[in-house]
Amino acid sequence: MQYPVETALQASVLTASGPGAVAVIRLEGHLPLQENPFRPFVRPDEVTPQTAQINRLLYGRWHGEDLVIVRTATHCWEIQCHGGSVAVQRILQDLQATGARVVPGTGNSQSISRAQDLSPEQQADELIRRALQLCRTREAAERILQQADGRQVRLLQQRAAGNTDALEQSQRWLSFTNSLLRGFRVLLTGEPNAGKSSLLNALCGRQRAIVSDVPGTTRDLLDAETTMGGWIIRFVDSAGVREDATSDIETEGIRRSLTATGAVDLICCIAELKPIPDLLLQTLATARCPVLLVQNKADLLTSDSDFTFLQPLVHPFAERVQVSAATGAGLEELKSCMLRLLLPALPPSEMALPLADSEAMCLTQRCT
Ligand SMILES: Nc1nc2c(ncn2[C@@H]2O[C@H](COP(=O)(O)OP(=O)(O)OP(=O)(O)O)[C@@H](O)[C@H]2O)c(=O)[nH]1
Ligand SMILES: [Mg+2]
Repeated sequence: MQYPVETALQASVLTASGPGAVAVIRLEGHLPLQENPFRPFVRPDEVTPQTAQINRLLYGRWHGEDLVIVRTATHCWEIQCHGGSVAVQRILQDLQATGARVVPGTGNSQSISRAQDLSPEQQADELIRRALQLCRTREAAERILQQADGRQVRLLQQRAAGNTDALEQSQRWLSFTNSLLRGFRVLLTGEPNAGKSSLLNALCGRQRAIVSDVPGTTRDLLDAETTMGGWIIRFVDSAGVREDATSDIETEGIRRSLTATGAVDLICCIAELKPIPDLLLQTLATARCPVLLVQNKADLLTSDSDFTFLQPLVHPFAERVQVSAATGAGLEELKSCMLRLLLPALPPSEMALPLADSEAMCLTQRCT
């Protein structure tokens, strides 16, 4: 096909939006010679996308990102880049800045076309499709699919008609939608050797963290993701907290553990069958999220055990569970207790969830 020189370059995304291994962006028209940020891994005067042989792979870099450009016809190229939305959006924005027009493709190019160009039905379809692609559990996908019964269309129509009440109602469920797509972060803290890493492994069902009987084995924050009751849970293991750290590395590890208490949705304080050290208690007392007391090593309890540690449950602990990471006893009760403390209020069954920011929510998650 011939393209008049004055025809602007058109860009369209061929792959689905959301997390993916590779994204493909198709370019048709006249590729500006110098203005795009693509730099081939060859001498610039040797070969460029404009002069490349048809179907020859051209490896290069677009800003900091490695990618491949293939010239598929005289005026057609395909960019194969990282499948995340950030890389795709950045390339599209760069192309737009050089005068390219972004047109709907079979992938997510509609997501950057202007909302006013789409009907409420198309906008609702697009929002639901994008949110659906971000779901990582079946339960989350089911909840998003329920949104396709016309409630999102009605919300968009109400917004267009200037009805802010409906929008405000929907926005109240932002944190619910956020949790549905992003999941929760749960910190495992406690004294060295209490069994934090053993619990992380038991809860995730794999040997993610090193376990040993040497106090101070875990030095840094280490996370592992799993699902519980259809919700994504990211457990964060941490260095054991004690006042008499034996090295600068351990001190730094403890500092990171204590700092992490401010960046999670729930804290599990793992304790052996004895009182919790003051340093940890003071930090937990200022936590902004629920704190759950998890008394581990229940398998070591005998009728002769000293039960004085079982003081009445006081602030900052919301609940207490006894478990054994070694035998698995109490783990189901621990999971239900965590979900009880984590789960937000559920929206009424007919509610239109705020989906417009779903992609932004997931991008935030990946950056944190
Ligand atoms: N009997 C028994 N031993 C356990 C249990 N949980 C952990 N342990 C043992 O306790 C020791 C310490 O376990 P870790 O999981 O490494 O403890 P930690 O809290 O991560 O320790 P640090 O990383 O040093 O802070 C290991 O020898 C484990 O095998 C349990 O439920 N019962
Ligand atoms: Mg550990």
